[in-house]
Amino acid sequence: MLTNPTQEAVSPTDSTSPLPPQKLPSTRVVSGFGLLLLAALALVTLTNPWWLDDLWRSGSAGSSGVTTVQLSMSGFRPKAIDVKAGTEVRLRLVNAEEGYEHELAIDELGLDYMVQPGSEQVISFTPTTPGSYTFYCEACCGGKGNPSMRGKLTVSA
Ligand SMILES: [Cu+2]
Repeated sequence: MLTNPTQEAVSPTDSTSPLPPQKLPSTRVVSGFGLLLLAALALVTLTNPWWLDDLWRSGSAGSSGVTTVQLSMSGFRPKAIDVKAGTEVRLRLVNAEEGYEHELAIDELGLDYMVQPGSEQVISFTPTTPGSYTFYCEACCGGKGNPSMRGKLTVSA
């Protein structure tokens, strides 16, 4: 006799089973948040280059007396640099290319700087002996034997 009421009590809870359909909207909301997260991540990766650009600009600010040298697959720009012996030379090496590292090396002066893709660095040295020095890049195709990847540093007395 007592089992009947309990069974009746169970059946009402079964009748409230139309709840499952209500779960569908909530899962849709979750996936929506997932998309938002992806969009946010995409924004962060897109804005990262901006950060780097700002860092570069601030790094080169107030750089009087610094000669900018562009390094690319088409060679050095400028290809000729004139300096005076005994005076500190400051070069801002800029590799704006994606995927290729470049180098500036001068054997006679013991210089060898590697510039990673999409980066730059300021180097300084003081040549003491007048003369004509060849700077080159051996990091990319052609290397030292490629005339386009060579330039001339002229040190005058
Ligand atoms: Cu190179």
